[in-house]
Amino acid sequence: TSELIEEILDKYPKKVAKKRAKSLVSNDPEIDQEIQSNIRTIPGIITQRGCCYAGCKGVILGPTRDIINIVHGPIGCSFYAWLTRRNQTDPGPDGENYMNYCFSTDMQDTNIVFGGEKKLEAAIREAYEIFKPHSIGVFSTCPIGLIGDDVHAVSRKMKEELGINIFGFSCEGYKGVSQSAGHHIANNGIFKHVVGLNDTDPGGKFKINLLGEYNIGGDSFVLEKYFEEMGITLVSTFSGNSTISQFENAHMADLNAVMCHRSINYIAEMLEKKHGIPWIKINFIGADATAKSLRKIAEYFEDEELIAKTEEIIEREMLEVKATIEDVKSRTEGKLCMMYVGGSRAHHYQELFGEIGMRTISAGYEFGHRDDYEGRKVIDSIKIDADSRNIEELDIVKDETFWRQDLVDKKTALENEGFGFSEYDGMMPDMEKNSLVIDDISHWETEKLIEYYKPDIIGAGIKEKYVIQKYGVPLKQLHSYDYGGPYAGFKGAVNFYKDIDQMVNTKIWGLIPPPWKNEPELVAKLAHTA
Ligand code: CFM
Ligand code: HCA
Repeated sequence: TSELIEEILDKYPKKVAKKRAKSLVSNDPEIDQEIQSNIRTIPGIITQRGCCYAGCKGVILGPTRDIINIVHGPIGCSFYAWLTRRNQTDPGPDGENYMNYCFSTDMQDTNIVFGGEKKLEAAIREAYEIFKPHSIGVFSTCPIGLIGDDVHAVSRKMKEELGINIFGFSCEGYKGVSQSAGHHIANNGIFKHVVGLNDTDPGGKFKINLLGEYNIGGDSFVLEKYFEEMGITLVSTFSGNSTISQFENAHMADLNAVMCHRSINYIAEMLEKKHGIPWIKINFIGADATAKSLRKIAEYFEDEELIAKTEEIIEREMLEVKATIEDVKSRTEGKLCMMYVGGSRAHHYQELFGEIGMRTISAGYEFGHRDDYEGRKVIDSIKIDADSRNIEELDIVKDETFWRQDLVDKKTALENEGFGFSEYDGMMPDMEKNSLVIDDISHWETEKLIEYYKPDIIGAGIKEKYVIQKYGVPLKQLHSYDYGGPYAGFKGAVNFYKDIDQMVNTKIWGLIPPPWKNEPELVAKLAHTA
């Protein structure tokens, strides 16, 4: 792997090579290794990252159905975030669902010159008159920050005028180095403006919030069924198949179960600081991971009946899982995969591939931080740079009225028995020795890796998909699942095994060599030799 890294870096100008070198690591799970991440992409490198606005509006607020999210910016920004992520929702009995609409102030040149605050006010008023929602979110895209429109002042004014909850996000695309900054801004905004508005007891014996599960391809629908069967009240999900009303009530839960650590750990931390609600890291991608996570939730509540019910579900669901693995594994065993995805899936999906005998030889995040690679133990040693300083850290104080001392005591007692809280060990300790870990991979690096490893499949996104397929390697979108899914839980794992079996065993890629392999698509001659 070290030779491969040398070869990759060799192509870059010296300065670039020096910088990139710190983001490519030949993995050794036995030792502590540092990887450079969450820094600006080097100009000129083709990154797969998205922007701060995508992380705030598209990722965190996007999957919530009963809020009108108005994008303050040119129409292209709104169009980009319009359901492309495949986050699904069940509109419920009230049918209040604005997710299939695309709300935008459609900023024009003249608005950029003379300011767009009046236009934003009008948009909020119009949206309210038509739909009468009880919440409206406003999201700034790049030009808004540049011209200085104050979305917060407009939101406050309109909140007063209309008497509903309206709040703004300064999530201009350039605000951070990737989507990750937008997650943080969104977490802060929801915590400040929404969480805690409703103190009604949601009822039930076991109450949890599911954090970092976005219902891509219907994943949450699968998980919700397990919770229902277990008798667990899902107070809120941040944010998939979710409502703003659930967020308002989130501080009434007994536990936060965190799926995607990268995007939502801030809310988990703030709920613990303010209300004493502990959090655990769980993962519902992979059948074994699902079983482990359901058990961990059940053990937390220390209830015999709940534990027994959980075992019953696991046993029942594992029948289909095992039968499918048995069928698929003879065709998938030993095949190689590589994954470059966001800030959590490049880790979570390795287990799922592993269950059908496939090896992950290289993986990386687009925008994960060092803790997502190396574990939360490194958080205190992460250097704060100009970019991370850009994002506000909220000052959270203990809420004396809604402080759960019982949960704080429960946490201490369970910790003494070896139950882990607030832990995430990251991706690198789970990867093979000498596998290649890469942060913010570039197209050049991807091409080089295909040549070297000849993987059977790559998991990544839409920007890589067709380039990689032209190399004769199938690409599974691990963001949108292409047109498939759900892939979470036991049912999801079964779907995934079957889809991957088909993808890695189809002969089609070998049958269609790309046209340029045999003859160049363009022939050119130097003018003076013609
Ligand atoms: Fe978390 Fe996500 Fe991901 Fe993410 Fe994303 Fe996504 Fe992703 Mo695309 S919240 S970090 S910002 S698991 S949208 S549902 S698939 S890059 S790996
Ligand atoms: C985003 C959303 C995205 C993009 C996926 C992709 C998603 O980052 O804005 O590049 O294919 O999951 O939809 O991550």
